[in-house]
Amino acid sequence: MVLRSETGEVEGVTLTKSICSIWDQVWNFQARPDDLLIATYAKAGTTWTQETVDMIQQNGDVEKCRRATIAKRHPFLDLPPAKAPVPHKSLSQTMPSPRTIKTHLPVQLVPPSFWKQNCKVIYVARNAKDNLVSYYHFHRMNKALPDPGTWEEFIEKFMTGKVLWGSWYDHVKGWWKAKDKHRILYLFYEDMKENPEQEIQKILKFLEKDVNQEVLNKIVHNTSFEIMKENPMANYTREFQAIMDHSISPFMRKGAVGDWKNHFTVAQNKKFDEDYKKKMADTSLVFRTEL
Ligand code: PPS
Repeated sequence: MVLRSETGEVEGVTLTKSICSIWDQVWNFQARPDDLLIATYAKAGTTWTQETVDMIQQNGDVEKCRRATIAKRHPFLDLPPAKAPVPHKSLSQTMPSPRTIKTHLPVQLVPPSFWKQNCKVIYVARNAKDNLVSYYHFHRMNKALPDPGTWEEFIEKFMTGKVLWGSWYDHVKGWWKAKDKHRILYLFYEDMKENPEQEIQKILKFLEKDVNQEVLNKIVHNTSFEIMKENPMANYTREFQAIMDHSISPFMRKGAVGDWKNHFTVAQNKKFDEDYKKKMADTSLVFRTEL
């Protein structure tokens, strides 16, 4: 029986208690100049981006990308240590460069050494409604996360930002602002879905890599939802078996834009939109909620 995480706060941002308890270690993490950080709000397309980046780094070699699970290929900076496949301290210190590291931290909580070392960051954002739906189902299936309550209750928690990794609104806005100061490639889940080749090209350019058309086609194919859903090295079925129950809701659930329409009632949607307008009034960021 797995106990659902208790939560704490770091600078007003909700994190698991276990991460709060080792916050000094996270904050003092020593980045290296050639580290690549993949940053997202949880459920915004992290794994998809990780697989894409790895395919690029391995020049489209599918076998090499299947050398280990995605969680082992790319250490997760802010995963509670007890649940990490390798202890937090060693997770990236022993890893040879260049490292690709995953985080869900809001920009203000990213360890300062990443900025000091001028590391590249790929940030992926997903529209709030689909992000929320995905997060809700993930809370249902991942018994290490706090209990989501009912759908109605979870919408409220999401709107007030009292969910793990804090407010979605502050997260996407904070990173959006930061991109003008740091080496950040800001991508959107919806664009990746609409035109994966074009978004992969953006990543290639950002990473200063070049691949031929044949390799590019291979990357597009192998990072599609349908292929990744069946890939045990990317779909989270190989580890975390004690905490993730894919029979409740698979990690690779729908991989779609607009699934929120199957969840929100008309009243919930109206309330959400009104609140959204207020929270997003101070940003130039625009999201698409359908394609
Ligand atoms: S996590 O736990 O935060 O790392 O989750 P994350 O990977 O960010 O998000 C999981 C959602 O991304 C979907 N996904 C994809 N969509 C489209 N194409 C591909 N290749 C892909 N891979 C993962 C996954 O299905 C989750 O979204 P939902 O809406 O729940 O299906």
